Formats: sequence, C-alpha cells, structure tokens
Amino acid sequence: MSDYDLYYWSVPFRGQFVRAVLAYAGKSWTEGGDEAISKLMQGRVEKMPVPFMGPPLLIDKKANFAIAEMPAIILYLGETLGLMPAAPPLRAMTIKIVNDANDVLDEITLDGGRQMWTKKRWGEFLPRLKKWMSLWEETGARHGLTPDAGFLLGGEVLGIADIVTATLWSVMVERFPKIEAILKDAAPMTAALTGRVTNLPSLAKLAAKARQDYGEAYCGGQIEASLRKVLGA
Ligand SMILES: N[C@@H](CCC(=O)N[C@@H](CS)C(=O)NCC(=O)O)C(=O)O
Repeated sequence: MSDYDLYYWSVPFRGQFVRAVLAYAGKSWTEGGDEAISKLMQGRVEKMPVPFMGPPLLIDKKANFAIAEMPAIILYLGETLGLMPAAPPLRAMTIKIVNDANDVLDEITLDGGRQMWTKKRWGEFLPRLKKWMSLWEETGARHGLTPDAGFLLGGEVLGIADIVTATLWSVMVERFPKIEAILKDAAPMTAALTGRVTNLPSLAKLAAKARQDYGEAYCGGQIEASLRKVLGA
C-alpha cells in the first residue's frame, strides 16, 4: 500500500509541488486520476475527504488525514517529513515562498484561464514576471545563496523552500524555453539553485516521469494553448 493518495490532474502544474516533496522524502503515493477528481469535485461536500474546491488534495493514509490547498498540503508534508526549518522566522519565510509560488501559478494562467493570453497581455505581464524572479533572487542573496552553492533560506540543509523554488521554475522553464532565458538573466542564482535541486536523483526521476506521463503539458487547457501561442512554444 502506498503512503498517500494524491488527487491532481494529469499535468504537472500545482500538483507537482506535492509530488516533488513526496518524491524527495522517498514516499510512495497513488494518483487518483482525472476521472476520480472530477467525481470528487462534483460530489456532495459532505462526502469529500476534506471540503475542497479544486485539487490538489492529499490523503495521508496512515494518519487518516486529508488536506487540500497546495500551501496547506506542503506545510503538512514539511512538518511531518522534517523538511521545515526550526526557527519561526524561517518557517514563516518558507510558507511565504510557497504562497508566492502559488501566486505565480495563478498569474501565469491568468487565474486559471479567466482570460486568455494575447501578445499585449503577455508584454504587460513580462515586467511583473521578472519582478517575481527578482524576489527569489533577492531572498537567496539575503540568505547567502551564491551562484554555485547554498540554499534559498540559508542553512546547511535543503528544505521546503528549495524544493518549491526548484519545482516552480524548473517545470516552467523546461516547457517554455523563452522563460528559461528570462530566468537566467533576471535571477541567475535562483536558476542555478533550481538546476542543483532538480538534478538530485529523486527529483530528476520525478521530472522524467512527468515528461513520460504528461508529455509537454504544463497546466493544460485553453490557457496553456494561449500561453504557448504567445511564447512560440
Ligand atoms: N488555491 C488552491 C487552488 C486550487 C485550484 O485552482 N486548482 C485547479 C487546478 S490547479 C482546479 O482544478 N480548480 C478547479 C476549480 O477550482 O473548480 C490551491 O492552492 O490548491
């Protein structure tokens, strides 16, 4: 029996953060699959493992505990798998980074496809994307990150902030090479940290599995098609 059940669409996007933390920690999980997610979402709230609006949703089978909302899932895994820093300021910073990453996902999909990307909209968003990247770069710089060593929030061990950082940027740049060039320019230390963390065997294996299982898919749907169109990807 696997350790967890994970309900997330068959794309990387928001669910990949959960997969990355589980993979890094050497945990096993079963993917519920698209059909089961739709069924859960359409079902009665009273029957849901935890009341939720949209995936990801994680069930910790041994603990008999279900949780939704990506940052809450990551916090739960970080706490229970020993991947959160001990000091309260660094714990708060970790959750800030997770929420920033979730905000970036909302922005790059125009809030889950409420509007579609046009050249004009993308042009207007570009300075904001670069600013997001610079927030990562400045955070790393303030915690002693260098081009070839260190962690986003300093210290000697990799934590949730690093896994989330690497997942956010690696999944995006792998699928949109134009964004890779922007990241390397706007946030070179973040790009290098992303490379170091993504190259760890457990995370490299997960990235390969995502390519195998989901192909080129990023977030899916019409919003991904419009993003590909403006980026020529
Ligand atoms: N704030 C939620 C957002 C969840 C969300 O928007 N999930 C998307 C997939 S990334 C979805 O399928 N939503 C369906 C819906 O909200 O109806 C989180 O961080 O987990």
